[in-house]
Amino acid sequence: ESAHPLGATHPLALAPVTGPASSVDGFVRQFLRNLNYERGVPLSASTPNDRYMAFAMTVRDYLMARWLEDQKRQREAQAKGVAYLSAEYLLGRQLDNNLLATGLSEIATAAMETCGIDIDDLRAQEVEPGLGNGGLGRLAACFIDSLATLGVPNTGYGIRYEYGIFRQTFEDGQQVEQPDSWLRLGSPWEFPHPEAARTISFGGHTETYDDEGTERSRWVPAWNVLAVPYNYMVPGYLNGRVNTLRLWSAKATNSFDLRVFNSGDYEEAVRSQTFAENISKVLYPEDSTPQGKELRLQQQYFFVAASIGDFLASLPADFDPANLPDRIIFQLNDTHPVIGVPELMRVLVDEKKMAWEDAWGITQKCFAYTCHTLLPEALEVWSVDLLGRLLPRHLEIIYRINDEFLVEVRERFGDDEMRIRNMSIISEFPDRSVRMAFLATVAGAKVNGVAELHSQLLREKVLPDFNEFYPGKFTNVTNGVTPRRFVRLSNPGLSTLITEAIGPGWVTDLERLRELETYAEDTQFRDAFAQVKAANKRRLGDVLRARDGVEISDGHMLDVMVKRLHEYKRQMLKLLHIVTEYEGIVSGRVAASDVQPRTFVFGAKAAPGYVMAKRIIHLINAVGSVVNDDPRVEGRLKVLFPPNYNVTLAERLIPAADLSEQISLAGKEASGTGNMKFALNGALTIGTDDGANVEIRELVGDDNFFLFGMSEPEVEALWARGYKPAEFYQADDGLRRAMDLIASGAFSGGDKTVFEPIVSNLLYDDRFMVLADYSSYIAEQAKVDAAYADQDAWTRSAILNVARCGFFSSDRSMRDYIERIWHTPPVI
Ligand code: CR1
Repeated sequence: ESAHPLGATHPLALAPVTGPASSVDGFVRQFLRNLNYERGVPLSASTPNDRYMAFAMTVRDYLMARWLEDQKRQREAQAKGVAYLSAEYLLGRQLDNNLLATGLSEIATAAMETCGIDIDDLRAQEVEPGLGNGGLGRLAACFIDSLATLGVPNTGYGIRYEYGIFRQTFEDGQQVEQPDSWLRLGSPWEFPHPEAARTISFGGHTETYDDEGTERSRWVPAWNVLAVPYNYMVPGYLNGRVNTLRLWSAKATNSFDLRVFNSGDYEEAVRSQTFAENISKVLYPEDSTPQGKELRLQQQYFFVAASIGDFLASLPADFDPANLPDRIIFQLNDTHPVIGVPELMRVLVDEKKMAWEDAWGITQKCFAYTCHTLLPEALEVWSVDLLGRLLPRHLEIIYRINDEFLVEVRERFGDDEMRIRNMSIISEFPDRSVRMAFLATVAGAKVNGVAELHSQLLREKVLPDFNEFYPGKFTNVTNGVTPRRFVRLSNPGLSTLITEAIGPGWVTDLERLRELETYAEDTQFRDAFAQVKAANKRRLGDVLRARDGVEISDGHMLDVMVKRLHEYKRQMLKLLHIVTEYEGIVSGRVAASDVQPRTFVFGAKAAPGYVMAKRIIHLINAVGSVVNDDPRVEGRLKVLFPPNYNVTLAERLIPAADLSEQISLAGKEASGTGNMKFALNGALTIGTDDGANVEIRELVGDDNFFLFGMSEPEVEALWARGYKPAEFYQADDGLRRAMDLIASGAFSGGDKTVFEPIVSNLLYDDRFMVLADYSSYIAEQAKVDAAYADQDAWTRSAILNVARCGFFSSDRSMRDYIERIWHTPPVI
């Protein structure tokens, strides 16, 4: 087999590195050129940021040459491409990824050595662009990586937020949000294309007019903003392909009124500028629950209208819009971009003067919709009032789509008013509003959920009428993660071990990890695998020491729960386990020396307005400081909660983990993707039968997975019977002791009020059934302890997790979308 991971004869195999950066000397020259002429400093007077910027630009120059070539090739091929519309891209750092994808690592490292620069110091300079909240945003980033690697033409469209997800700090254990000014020192990876800016309109009214005998509608907007694109290059892995991520930044159309400015009224003069630029100012720090904010709708329309306009402008002047479905599929990443549906209709009908029916036929082929949630409150709804004010023409179009849709529903099901009301895109209660998920479902060629269970619940519980009405429209594409970032880059030790065993092909063909199964039986391999895990823990220890001044103790199991803080994800359940262990020791019922040493690591941000989530963060920190300082524990339990969990930290944390906590209430987590990253890095999962956990367990086998808790049908049944959490509290001694300890003020300096709302919420409401699953969770955790005692058997299971999780590559997810939804073959 050839050394090239794609095989030397693969049509996408990377040609030899050429251009200025293709040799160590060339790289050094280009680096110094960038330092001198782009940064304006000599090496001797440069700051670390100067050197990082010049270095990154040198990598970018190389990518740029590829990008120009590839964009030309893609244009000439006139192949169908994917426009991925997503309000979020949680990219993580770019430098290492781009070095890996270009194969420049060795040259670049040697070049920096020549200059007396430690490349690790440069790495440390990079600020990650946190343009997303959690799973949905990171999934988008994985998908564009996979599309480039597969050679499929794709533009990721989104918003260039000036402030990404907030930086989290803790004060007295409570979350404080700091602005994330990630662009303060500039980003070397982006380049603006102001000449491709688009004008985006808002407000105003609609009118009809006579167009040579045909009555037509048009929109007379009241105000405009400019959408300025910034391009980011998205390289495929060692294949010379470079796709584009195009993020829009809002600018005022007239920066300011010079006359007003000269008259001395500076505030008034910049008012319109501030107003316009607010649109791309901040990412909404929400996860899974929408906030009906006008600015958010402005953001959505802003980026979607700019993106659709941008794509249409890229077509030849004589392009017949009837052929659009042969050239593009707009993938709607959740409901945020759904306003694109009436926008394309508006462009086709009002601007291109197409007949409504023709335009609708095209639109229904050009969109597909992915749903990422099961929480009803997370399905976006816009009030008719707001929509009418901000986008009056779009509202008219939505009305007409709905009218015609309901006519079809009547034809099919008769005058079943209940059903009509349930299926109407316009809901009448509590306020008149537009149900964006319904609009997306009616318009989309396909609708998919993100794991088998999720897609099933979507069909059966969330959108059953639509599933009946549109046979074949609903499908599943189970999520995946990119093996480049989340194994190859983040876990170099494991990557080397795998490559030594089975060759390098797994990086682009993750199912090949299966070949590791036999190695699970090989003592030497198991030892080497265990050593990699130990080294990863030390590496994490170094990071946490430098970052937060905390230590990871030797010999501890690393038990990790990282994800957004949400009640349905049940960080509280994890915490009750910790409190139970602690209570056992301090009450003298359990000898500390009998406790399996564990370090519990949390990473989680709470939406700033989500009070209960913030209280839980406070409680985790409070429990942590008591447990960590109590000498009776003898250091055998430790709770760490490094603040500001992000992609950069995830890349260190996940490879070091022994145990992955995926403990959401069954039927609530659409998929999860963290669960996949942990399993692929050789952590064992303790989890419920929820989201993609189900598929992970099926693949790795019950012997290599710790399952607990109610299944989704059991959850439903308990709800139907009437769930009374207090009964569970009464029935379980351990649970009662843990809850009582929290209620006693033991973690709040004796103050019983601080965490009272958490305790009473669990006792009297407990929407996510923490108490109902407690005893099963504790019992399963005991099995975890027992299993961990046999290190060698644990390692064997860990290897089998790696070997059997190749399915969870985002390359596979992309192939599924390509074959079943998009029909966009690679351009070779
Ligand atoms: C879901 O909660 C899923 C990701 C990606 C999240 C999670 O289960 O893995 O999407 N949803 O599909 C989300 O972030 C804003 O909504």
